[in-house]
Parts: sequence; C-alpha cells; structure tokens
Amino acid sequence: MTVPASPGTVERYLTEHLARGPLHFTLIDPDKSPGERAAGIARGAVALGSDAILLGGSTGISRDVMGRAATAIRAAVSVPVIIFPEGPGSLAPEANAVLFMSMLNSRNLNLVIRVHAQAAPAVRAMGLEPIPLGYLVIAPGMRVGEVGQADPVPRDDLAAATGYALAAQYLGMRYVYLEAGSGAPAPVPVPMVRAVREVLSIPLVVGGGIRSGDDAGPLLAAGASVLVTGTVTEEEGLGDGFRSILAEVRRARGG
Ligand code: 1GP
Repeated sequence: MTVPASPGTVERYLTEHLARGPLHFTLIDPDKSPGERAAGIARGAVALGSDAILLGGSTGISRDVMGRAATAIRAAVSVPVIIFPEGPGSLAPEANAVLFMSMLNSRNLNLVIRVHAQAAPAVRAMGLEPIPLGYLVIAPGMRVGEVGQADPVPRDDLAAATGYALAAQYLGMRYVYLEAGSGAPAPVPVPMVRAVREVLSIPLVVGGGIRSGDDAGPLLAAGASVLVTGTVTEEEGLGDGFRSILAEVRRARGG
C-alpha cells in the first residue's frame, strides 16, 4: 500500500502562489448558480485574477448539483476547484480538493470531528485532496454560526482568536480560516487579523462581509494570506466591488 503524497497537488499550487503574495478565492453557491452559470462566474473571476474557486453554501447541496458545477467550472478555467463543505452529502469527485475543516468553536462535536470520521473514507474513495483547515467563526457568524452551533469569538477578543488559531497550527492543520459569516455587515476586524497573523506561521484565510477594495486593503495589510468573497459576486456580479477587491490583492502582491 502506498501513502499518498502530502501535501497534494492543490496545496502545492496554493503554496507556490502564496510565495508571491496573497490570494483570492471566489466562493460560488451551486444551488444559486448551477452548472454553466457557475462556470460563467468562475471564468470572469479568474480573468480578473482570482486564484481558486470554492464551491459551497450553508444548506444541503446535493452531490449531483456539486458535481455538475465542478465539471462545468473545470472545463472553463484551470485554477483549482475546491469544495467548501457544509456536510458529507455535498462531496463530489468532480472537484479537485475539499477544505477538510474542523469548526473549532462549534458546540456540536459532529462539526469538530465526528462528521469528518464519517466523511474521510468517502474523501479517499473519491480521490479528493483534503486540505486540513481550522475554521473559526467570528461574531456575528451569520447563518454558518447558527447552523454550526458556534460560540462565535467576540470581535474584540483577540486572545481567544489567537489561541484557537495557534492551537489549530499545533494540531497540524495547515490553514486557519477566520469567518465572519457570509453576508456579514463587516469583515473580521483588522486588529484580530493582525494579532492572529503575528503568532501564526501557516496561511491565514479571511472571509465574510468583504465587499470592496476598502474592506480588502486593510485585511491584506494586516496579514491575511487569502481573501474569500461570495456575496459580492452573487449580488453585484463581477462589478466594481469585486474588481476593487482583486485590485487590492494585486497591489498587495506588488503588481
Ligand atoms: C463565507 O467567507 C465566505 O463563508 C464569504 O463571505 O459571502 O460575505 O463574501 P461573503
């Protein structure tokens, strides 16, 4: 029996790109934007400089819907297509990878580790590359905080955020994701990103409530490695908000 190479192809791609500066991931909900529509968003987002496509939503996406979207996107763009799972039912082998994420501050043990134990054999059988990630819900947390039964980290509790992030790193997770919640009225606070960045030596993903370059710039300056946006493209398409976020990512890369 051979042990699969670790990290895998997608993680190596991300690591190589991160060496040149911060990245941007475009989150697409295939229930709202199925198949070819998802591919159209992905094509436009990648043309503007987005580095990977995340596929997910906070309510049960079927394997079929996920698979169709992943297939259409992979035919349209060459960046990785990564499942951002809300449950094992949405895993599909047509994607390249899955964020294999533990919700660190959930009260529900299923979301911390039990579902992972159930899903891991399916991830292996599907040939999906698991990307080990600690997922931390920051207030307000929005729907994912409710569904995930999180105790959201208060926005001024930098010690709690740094503690969780460092614990994730010490447990061997290779990414930490600070999540304010999709559609949050404001992103994760800049001082929190700065505090976590100071202690962490693995990449720091920040998402939730980022709608403009004015939001993105300070988060990047504070040390975010990856910005994730979803709502801005769902509500405004690839318009000024999205373009100004990508412009800030380019600027932070020095280009
Ligand atoms: C949600 O962090 C992502 O999990 C993206 O959030 O939809 O607010 O961009 P938005």
